[in-house]
Amino acid sequence: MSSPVVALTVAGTDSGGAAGVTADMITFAALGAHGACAVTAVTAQDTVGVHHVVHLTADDVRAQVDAVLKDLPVAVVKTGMLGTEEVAGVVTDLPPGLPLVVDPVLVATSGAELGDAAVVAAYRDHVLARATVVTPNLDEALRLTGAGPADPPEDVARALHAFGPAVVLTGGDPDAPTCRDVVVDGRGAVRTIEHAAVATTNDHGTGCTFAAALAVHLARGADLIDAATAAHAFVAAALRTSTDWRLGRGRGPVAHTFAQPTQNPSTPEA
Ligand code: PXL
Repeated sequence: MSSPVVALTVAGTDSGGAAGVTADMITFAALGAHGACAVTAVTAQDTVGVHHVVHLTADDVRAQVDAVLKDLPVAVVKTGMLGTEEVAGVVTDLPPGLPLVVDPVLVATSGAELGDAAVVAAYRDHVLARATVVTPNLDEALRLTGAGPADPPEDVARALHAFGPAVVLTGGDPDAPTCRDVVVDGRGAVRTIEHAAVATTNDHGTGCTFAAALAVHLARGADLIDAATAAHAFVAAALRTSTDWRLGRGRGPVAHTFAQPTQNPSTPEA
């Protein structure tokens, strides 16, 4: 059997097992990729909230990243919670040419802040320029661009593209039957993707899962629209699986348990 594609996540942990490094590693595995991880922060977290955060230093994170990159054939890096401007600098310093999917995590599903104004400034000043693709939700996109909720999402996505990367601006209105993403490719062409919404409160970890799945599909050579469409199919299947779960007192985890290799929508390695 040929070796799997290798994906590295640079992200925070979630002790409740829903988001962050857990979501990324499970998603990588479910899609047949080998996952490596560099932990940026440890969060004491459950389905209700974030109770405590320990930030690792830039040296701690760089040591993990260097160890992985020196030994494993990493095909794509995906970032989640960076937590501090110093750790954001480690991401910007990744070797040029290595594909980089940046999920600009600023707020947890529970509403807790995971990135302050200094982290927002670091994304704007240098991380976005290094990114291949950025995958914000609307709240994150508004904070990164300074746009307002009345601005058309296409304009907000274009404003993010002006920082350098391709963009998948994910749109999820819990009351609407469909979600609409705005995709700006590397050349600035704007497209939209519509997909059915899954009505559930068990959605903790969906943003991480989407970006991790996108990273694997891009690493396998899919173009941005195909990769985003496949990543949405993966997240939607997970959300449908966990719709009736009763895990925890708050926003429960998206189902990381559902995926079987046969459900992998991407082409297996030759
Ligand atoms: O979904 C964003 C996210 C990323 N990383 C960590 C998180 C969360 C959301 O809760 O806890 C560690």
